[in-house]
Amino acid sequence: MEHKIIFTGPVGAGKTTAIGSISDIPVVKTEARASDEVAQRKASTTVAMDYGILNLGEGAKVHLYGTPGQERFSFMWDILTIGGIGLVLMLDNAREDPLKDMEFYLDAFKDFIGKNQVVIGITRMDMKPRPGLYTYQTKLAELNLNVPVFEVDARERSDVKVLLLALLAALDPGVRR
Ligand SMILES: Nc1nc2c(ncn2[C@@H]2O[C@H](COP(=O)(O)OP(=O)(O)OP(=O)(O)O)[C@@H](O)[C@H]2O)c(=O)[nH]1
Ligand SMILES: [Mg+2]
Repeated sequence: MEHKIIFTGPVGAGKTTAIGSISDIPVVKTEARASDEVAQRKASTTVAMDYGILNLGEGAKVHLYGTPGQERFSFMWDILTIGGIGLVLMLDNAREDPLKDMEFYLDAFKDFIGKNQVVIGITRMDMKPRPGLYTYQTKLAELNLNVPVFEVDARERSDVKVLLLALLAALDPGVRR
């Protein structure tokens, strides 16, 4: 059994880091030196995709794909979702308006989300604890979306695992078929 899951979200949310934390193979990355506004935040950014594999045992595998965060590479977003069964939306709580980021990505991936499962992971809550998870849940309820939201540190394998297991658990009935 092989499945494909996509990690998306804004620049620096921790997509590449999360895939690195959970992958059983060295992650295939397409990092390039960051230019313009991204350079102030970090040295490199994903320009095409990340790729890793999580082995679930008994031959079951999850293929993990990370999108670039930068909007100018958004042509990759649709390409990377093809064949996917679930989406992990990572949001950086320390960005200017993470709730707006959430709405932006939910809209950008709305066709995929309409047919597949989503989970949300909020990073950098250690650096900026507000907004809290409740604020995200309230916004999601307003948007009529039933999406689990977790606090995660993308550097922590156990945190990323919780996120993926929540996604896989939600998918389970479909996955078994
Ligand atoms: N303090 C803190 N740092 C975190 C947390 N999660 C991730 N990071 C750091 O945030 C940075 C995330 O960088 P990337 O993984 O490159 O982010 P990305 O989402 O792949 O970004 P792009 O590819 O540019 O879109 C890394 O330096 C991580 O170590 C967290 O919960 N707390
Ligand atoms: Mg990246």
